[in-house]
Amino acid sequence: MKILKDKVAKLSFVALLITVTAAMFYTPTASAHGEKSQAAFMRMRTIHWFDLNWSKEEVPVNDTMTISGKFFVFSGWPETVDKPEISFLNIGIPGPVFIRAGSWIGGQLVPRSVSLELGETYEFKVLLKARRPGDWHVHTMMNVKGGGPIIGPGKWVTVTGSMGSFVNPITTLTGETIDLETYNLGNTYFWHAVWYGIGLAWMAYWMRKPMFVPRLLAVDAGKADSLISPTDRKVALGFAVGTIAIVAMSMASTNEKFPITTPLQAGLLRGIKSIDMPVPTIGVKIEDATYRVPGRAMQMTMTVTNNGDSAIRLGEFNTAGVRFMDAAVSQDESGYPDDLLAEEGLTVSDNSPIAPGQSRTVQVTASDAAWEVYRLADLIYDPDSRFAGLLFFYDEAGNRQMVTIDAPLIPTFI
Ligand SMILES: [Cu+2]
Repeated sequence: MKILKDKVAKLSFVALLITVTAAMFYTPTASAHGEKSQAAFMRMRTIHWFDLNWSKEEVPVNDTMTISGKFFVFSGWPETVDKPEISFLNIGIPGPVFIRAGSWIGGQLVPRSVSLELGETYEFKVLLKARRPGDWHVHTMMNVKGGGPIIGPGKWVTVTGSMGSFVNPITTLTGETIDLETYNLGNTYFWHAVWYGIGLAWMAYWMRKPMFVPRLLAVDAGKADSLISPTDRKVALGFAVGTIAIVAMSMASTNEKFPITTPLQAGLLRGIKSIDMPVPTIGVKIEDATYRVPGRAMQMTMTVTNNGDSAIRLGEFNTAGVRFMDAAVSQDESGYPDDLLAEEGLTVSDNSPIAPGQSRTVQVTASDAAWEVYRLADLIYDPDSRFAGLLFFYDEAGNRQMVTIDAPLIPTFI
């Protein structure tokens, strides 16, 4: 009986150990990193990212990949977000698991903040160089001063190799090639150690002798002067003069070693080129738009007028990074993130070609788990029940036109 008891005790201990270990090693994979928790109407009414392309899904350390695409700065920008007059094209990753080797908007390098205009569409590209092995969810994002981070779609990218082999060489204008990963580290360590050491030495000098009670008593007894001997004064002077001398000498030697230095380069970049988007030859009027609570779809009644010279069909509705597609009209070929791609998520009551000059009122349903997973359904909690998005129409030759829509989105309850 006792043996059995021991066995049970032992086994339960082992089970406990396994559970604890498993819990320690269990890291649930988050598929979104921040954007889900942001107000749905803000995500739908600020920046629309589209035509995104991640050049690779797996990159060895030191290799590069690019994320490119376009973004439309929505004209009906929310009041609570400052206008994107001072914005910064960022990348959403957990620390520098990649380094940003370059980023461009409209063909211009944008290492600084830029001014963006409401209603404009811009083309961007970010060049990333892999640094740390792992699976990383890489987002495009825009930081808006006075507004916060506006997070674009994220895609999983795997970095392979070892971080120890990462290098970040640059050639300076003085012709020297350095590795930014380690450049000047030794020097930084050296000087911090030197000054920290001098500080410790000063404290140690005084701490040789009793520090508190005897000194307190001496001061109280009116014998404070007896605590500081002439030698102490010489030592103090030595430290003072020595410190000034080291500062002056090391400053001179640094200037000698680096005779050419410039101040930090900063300042807003204005005049960023946007894309000249052709005026769409398609008119869309949202008659009404609703979403059921709870539910994972939104419905729109829209009147589409084709003012062009080729018959058109609706292929995609894009809002907050979620792409609802009508597979019969358009398919994604960019490897868009699965959780944001509703390949057959768009249903149009009558999606037969609309002939030139013709006008048709249709019911459009955008439906996918993403509506709930990305908490667009949480619009019910927002103080402004309006949505915005992009519609992509295709003509017979496959040419695409983008139409932006924006309307109130009214909840319906069972
Ligand atoms: Cu993420």
